[in-house]
Amino acid sequence: MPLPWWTHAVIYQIYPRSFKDGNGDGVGDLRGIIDKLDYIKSLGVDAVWLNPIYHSPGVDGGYDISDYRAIDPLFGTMEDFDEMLQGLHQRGIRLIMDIVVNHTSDQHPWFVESRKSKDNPYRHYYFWRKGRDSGPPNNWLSFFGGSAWQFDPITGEYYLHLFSKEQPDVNWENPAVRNEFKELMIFWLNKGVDGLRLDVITAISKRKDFPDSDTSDFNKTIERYYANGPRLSEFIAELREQVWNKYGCLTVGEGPGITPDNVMEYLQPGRGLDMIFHFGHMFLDQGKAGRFDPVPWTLPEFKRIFLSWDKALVQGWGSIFLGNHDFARMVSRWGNDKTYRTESAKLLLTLLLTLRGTPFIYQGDEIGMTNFILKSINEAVDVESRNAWAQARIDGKNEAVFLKHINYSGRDNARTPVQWDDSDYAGFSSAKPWMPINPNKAYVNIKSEEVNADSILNYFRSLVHLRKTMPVLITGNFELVNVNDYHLFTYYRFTDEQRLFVALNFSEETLPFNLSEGNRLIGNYPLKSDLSMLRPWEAVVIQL
Ligand code: ISL
Repeated sequence: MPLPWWTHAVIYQIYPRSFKDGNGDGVGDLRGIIDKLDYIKSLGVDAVWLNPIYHSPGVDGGYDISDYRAIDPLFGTMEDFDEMLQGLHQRGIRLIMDIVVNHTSDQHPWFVESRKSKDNPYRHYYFWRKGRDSGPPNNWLSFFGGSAWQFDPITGEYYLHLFSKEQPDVNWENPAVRNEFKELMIFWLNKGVDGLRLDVITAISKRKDFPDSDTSDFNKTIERYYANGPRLSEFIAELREQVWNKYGCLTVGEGPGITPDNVMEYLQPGRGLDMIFHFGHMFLDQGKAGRFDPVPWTLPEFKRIFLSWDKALVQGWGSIFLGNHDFARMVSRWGNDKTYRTESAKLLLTLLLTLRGTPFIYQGDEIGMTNFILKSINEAVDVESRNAWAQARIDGKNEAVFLKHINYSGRDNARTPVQWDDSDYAGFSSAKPWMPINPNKAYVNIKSEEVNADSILNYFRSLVHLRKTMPVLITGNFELVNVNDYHLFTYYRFTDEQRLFVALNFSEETLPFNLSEGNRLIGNYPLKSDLSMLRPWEAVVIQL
């Protein structure tokens, strides 16, 4: 049986607010994407994952949806959407829509009704509970800081919101809610979209009695209390049987809280999702208090995460990503965004494109865009950073330290506009953009990358081509070597017919290394005669 299309696909993630502004209002939009369809095609990617573009008050960058069937005017019209979809399809590129299934906006008509009275027909679309001891119903904390419960004076009860208070969690126990989501998925699938990325799907089944959580480690709390609820596999199977199977669409679930031990429960063939995004490496440098509690990470731990997920997914299919709109820029987090920006960006792309699983690349990573550095916490745009700082102030945290943490792991880091050229607004817009442009646009931009044969961009294109022409990169087994080495990430990809070796030097050191065997397929340094070492951040792929 031929492998499904997504197993040999490379997927490009577009955060539309920051991709390209087509109408000159300083915010990226669908016309901007339409303008850049040929660029997307030129990358060699097979599909686009588009972050939410639906009607939304925009409290959480569009992840607070007030109408799932309408395009937010900020992004354009339904005609623009249809034109974009057609333009992608004409170029042989598929489209994956982002569906927020765990919560809606508090402005969504369901919630507007729900909060009106205890006997409103929409009351049980959400989770309403009485308070406990003159406080919230339990001790759950929101991802975005503070209690996960909000008191609503209209009926004197609290509602659950795992994210901001403007994002009430919907109640999947209610069959009417499940039907609403099935219908809205069908609406988009009937329009011809090819896949769905399901936002925080791991949290849609709640524990009935809402037990207090152990709050000592936030990422464990996600795993044990918010995600992996008792009916999660059942809800997924229902969607699979009643909707997804009929369309043959790709489904990729966002999976905070999923572990290598339980992942296959949610990826059962015919009953589950096709893929999930796991957060193993994404939580690696987070301490017990989560995102704004950074801790050092080491390469052996990083490698072990990829190893354990590869093993866990041998019977399923994985996805690989090194950054997205929720995390720091790949090269700033895992590479060296100063002296070795070009080398380390290329090395990370080599990793992304040569592991087993479908690679997802976030816009701007193909040119090595780096974290945007805020000079003051007041410049933070993202609700997560702003709320976290409000809480940190109450807790008496130091401003300079918090700013450092935000600049390391805040979500604003990776949300600045794509740098198309070195002009004032980086070719992103003709007006002042909604977020500042990274000053390094002067030398980090697509225009200059296009004309440089050795650029990160052209290296990325070569890697995509390599992946397309080497089946071993799709189906081959993964075997890690030197697991405990602190500088080297080295592995084989192999089938019965083919064997590749990938060597990645995750350090600023020159390391002795024998590269004399085999045929070098690609590398991020010019070919050299001395095959006895790996230079700083050097990456090579060798056919044995
Ligand atoms: O970043 C995380 C933890 O600090 C992740 O757990 C992330 O918040 C989580 O994966 C959910 O992300 C998704 O849903 C959010 C939205 O803000 C993110 O942009 C989205 O990717 C709520 O809809």
